[in-house]
Amino acid sequence: MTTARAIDLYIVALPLVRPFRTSFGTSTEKICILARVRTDHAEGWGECVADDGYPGFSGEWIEGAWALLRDVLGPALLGAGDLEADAVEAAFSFVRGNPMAKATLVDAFVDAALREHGISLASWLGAERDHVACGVSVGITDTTEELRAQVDGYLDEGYRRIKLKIAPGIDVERVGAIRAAHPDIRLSVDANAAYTLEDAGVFRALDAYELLMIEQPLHHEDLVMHAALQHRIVTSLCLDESIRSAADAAAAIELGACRIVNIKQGRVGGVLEARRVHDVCRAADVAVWCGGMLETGVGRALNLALAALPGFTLPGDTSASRRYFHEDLTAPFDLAPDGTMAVPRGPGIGVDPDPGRLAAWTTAHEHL
Ligand code: NPG
Repeated sequence: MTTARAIDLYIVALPLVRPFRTSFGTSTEKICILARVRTDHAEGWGECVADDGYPGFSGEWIEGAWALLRDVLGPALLGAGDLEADAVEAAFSFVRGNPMAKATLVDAFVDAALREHGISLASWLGAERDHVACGVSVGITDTTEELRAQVDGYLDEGYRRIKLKIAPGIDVERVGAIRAAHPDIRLSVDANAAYTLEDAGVFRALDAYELLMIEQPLHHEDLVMHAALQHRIVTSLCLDESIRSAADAAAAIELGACRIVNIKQGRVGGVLEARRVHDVCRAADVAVWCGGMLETGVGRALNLALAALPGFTLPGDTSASRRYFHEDLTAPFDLAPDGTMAVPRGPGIGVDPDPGRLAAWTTAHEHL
């Protein structure tokens, strides 16, 4: 049993090495909430993946998550008394939705509880690998030449799968150019919900490029439309934004809305629900992979532990720190030449933010 005694909430801002453009916006900085949960014998860290500025990827955003963490979820955890690590979600069950905000404290509490017992998150979750295969997600560029240069660079570094962001009008031609340059690589695309079923022709055209998957082409709430699209094309659909829980994954699979699921623990309420999504998909023989949301080393460590579970059979968006930051908040995560990354083995998530960098990059702090 573990008891949360104090919580610190931080907002940090880290410059990105290059702007990251998707169909819903462009980020030049990584701005996120970090939580530190102190228990009697340890402290644990969690990272919130909610957007800064406005809710673009999901219905959550930093300012909303901050208020919820400070005024509702934080006090609920501090008032919950003794909890087992795998029962911490119960402290938040009276709050509907808001999985990104909840994940911040679920993950921080689990980290602290595991550190108290000297157990690594990966082994506690049931990981079977000590290295995971890594892919990279390439943002929309101004020109095809720029895109090619970035893709070539990432392939040289060893990444095992390239994912291209697409948006209406910046799709078939771009993908065709990259496929022509690299006929044999594992290539996928991610639309971040920017299309409608009327664009089915775009996806039929993409069938020609033997993509590993087409990720989240349609509206995040529309599983039925995704099922309709999946029937019309050969390439496997993968869902990301649509999957906020294990129940969503079960519904998507039942409807035939996808054949692959992107699991982002920060999007589904933390590592406990992420493991349930993994279990649902594995039971249905649906491949999963670990998504990313430009996390700092804190969130990256969590993602790597999760990605070491046996159902994660495709390379994840678990790229090296240097793909995002000149300097990470934690010790950097590096890509091995074979395109894999080591899963942290230390207690809990196995990494800590550097205190000096945390202090320098913090723009807001709240102590509960
Ligand atoms: O490598 O962490 C990464 C980025 C992977 O493409 C990626 N993330 O839609 O999945 C996504 C996208 C994203 C990033 C979404 C940031 C929201 C915020």
